[in-house]
Amino acid sequence: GLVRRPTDVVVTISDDRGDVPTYNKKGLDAIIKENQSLGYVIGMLWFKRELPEYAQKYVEMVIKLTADHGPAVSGAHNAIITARAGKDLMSSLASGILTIGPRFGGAISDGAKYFRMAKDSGKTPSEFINYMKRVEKKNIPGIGHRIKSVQNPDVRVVLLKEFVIKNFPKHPYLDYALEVEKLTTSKRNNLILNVDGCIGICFLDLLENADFSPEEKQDIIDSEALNGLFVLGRSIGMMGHIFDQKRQRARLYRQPWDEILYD
Ligand code: Q5B
Repeated sequence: GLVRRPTDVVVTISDDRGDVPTYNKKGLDAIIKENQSLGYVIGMLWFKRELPEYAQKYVEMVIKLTADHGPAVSGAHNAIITARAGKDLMSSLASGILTIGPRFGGAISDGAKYFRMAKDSGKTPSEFINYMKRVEKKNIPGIGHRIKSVQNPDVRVVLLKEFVIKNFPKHPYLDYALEVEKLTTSKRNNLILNVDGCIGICFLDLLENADFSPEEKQDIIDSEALNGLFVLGRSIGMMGHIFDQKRQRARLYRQPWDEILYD
């Protein structure tokens, strides 16, 4: 008789076999007819659920806020240099994305990981700071910025905090992070809760409010879905920079000698 061949791949988020593709079992036609948001679609495909409205809005706000931060940051700079070296869109974008990591844009997941561990294990803010310094021996992910400081606040962080405080039923992780920030900024004025940290820590509050299980939260953090928000948002800006350079027919970039110390 017929022998069922074992499947190689198991997929749980979408299906394109019928007339209408589905995202987490919801027809694309209904998603479009109901005018569902981008935050809704991300909820269905990344987190396998219909996020509450405030959470959809938070996700969309993150995408907008991270879309660009000028040409000087690592990602845009790499994308610009690569485009000016005559490379195609995909290569230029990839070279920009490849700079996203623990120092730049990719501290969101680790920010969520360490602040979650600290708060859930009952560490005081001061114990957490000491733990990161003495045990983990690394900078606290989500704290510190090259140009933003107490005197020069990051408006993106201000906007995120305002939104979360106004719209999330509770925000214990944000409150905890703000206590940590009080201590770090008393040591150095640029050790603020930065945009990466604020996105990741507020996302912990989102997961808490939307009743995600501890295992689901862990998976979301470990799979870097939160860094994914920055990759998604910043790709918009990096592509903008690539098109900008192409439009200008910009020449090959060469670092001027006087900006290099030949030692
Ligand atoms: N110190 C961000 O460093 C930066 C400390 C710390 C304890 C910390 C640094 C850091 C964690 C990673 C993080 C996301 C590398 C940043 C982003 C997106 C962006 C970018 C943009 C955009 C900056 C000087 C002294 C040292 C350090 C101490 C520094 N950070 N201590 N915890 N977190 N943060 N990244 O200014 O005693 O002198 O040895 O690694 O969250 O990427 O716009 O640019 O949208 O594109 O270069 O906003 O903070 O300072 O590393 O020379 O440190 O401060 O131990 O102490 P800096 P460093 P000491 S948002």
